Amino acid sequence: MTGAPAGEAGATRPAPDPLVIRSLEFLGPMATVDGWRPTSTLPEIAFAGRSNVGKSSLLNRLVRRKAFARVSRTPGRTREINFFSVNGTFVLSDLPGYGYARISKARQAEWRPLIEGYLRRSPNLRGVVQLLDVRREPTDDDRLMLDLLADIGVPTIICVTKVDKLSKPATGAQMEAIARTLQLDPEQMIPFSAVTGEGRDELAEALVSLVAVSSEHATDPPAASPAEPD
Ligand SMILES: Nc1nc2c(ncn2[C@@H]2O[C@H](COP(=O)(O)OP(=O)(O)OP(=O)(O)O)[C@@H](O)[C@H]2O)c(=O)[nH]1
Ligand SMILES: [Mg+2]
Repeated sequence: MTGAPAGEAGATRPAPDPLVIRSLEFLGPMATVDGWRPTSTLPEIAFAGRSNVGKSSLLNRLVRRKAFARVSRTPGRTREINFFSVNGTFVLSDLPGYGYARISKARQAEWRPLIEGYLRRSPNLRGVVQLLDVRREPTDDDRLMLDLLADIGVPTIICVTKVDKLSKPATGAQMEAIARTLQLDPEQMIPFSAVTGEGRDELAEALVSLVAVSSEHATDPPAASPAEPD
């Protein structure tokens, strides 16, 4: 053998990981709109969804750590935005889960000022990953959140979680129903399972693209952008 690279027809090699995690650093929590937030100028990607949608589980899968974000038995408890630096190249912000049914209406409404204040005043925000449970009707809070994201005009990726709980055809049907109900583009929806890992690499790739686009914008003066059609 000459040590020629593999990749001949028929060879099935796993695709390279679009997001190899080399380092993860907790930067701190933001508890109020005017409270502490990271001073970093790295691009930020926020993760949003109703309580129990599977956000902690998705984050753990994404960064390939078992206990990076806590998978909670007491839903609706995290009231802060937690920031993490990934590979020293971008910042992941974990928004508090909203709409937990068993807390009072007043406390349920608490999410809005902090989340909205953060989203509207984050110059480094490059995208939001919005999670929706494949088996559930989108809630009023989900709609509020999506309306807010549309109003801000931030690129949004929809992750439809827990797809391992349904058959493939049922998942497809639910994704279509969710897209119809919320008038979403199915192209921006990623089916995801924290149990099987489905969707992890697709999500990672989407995040890497958002971060890459942002750094081009951040460093290139608009007139200098090279026109390279292909
Ligand atoms: N079958 C299945 N269960 C999941 C999946 N993701 C999360 N779960 C379960 O759903 C429950 C909630 O998951 P979490 O990851 O804690 O959800 P969360 O959105 O972070 O919840 P809060 O932080 O409490 O708002 C847990 O019992 C998880 O084990 C998934 O992809 N498939
Ligand atoms: Mg959680």
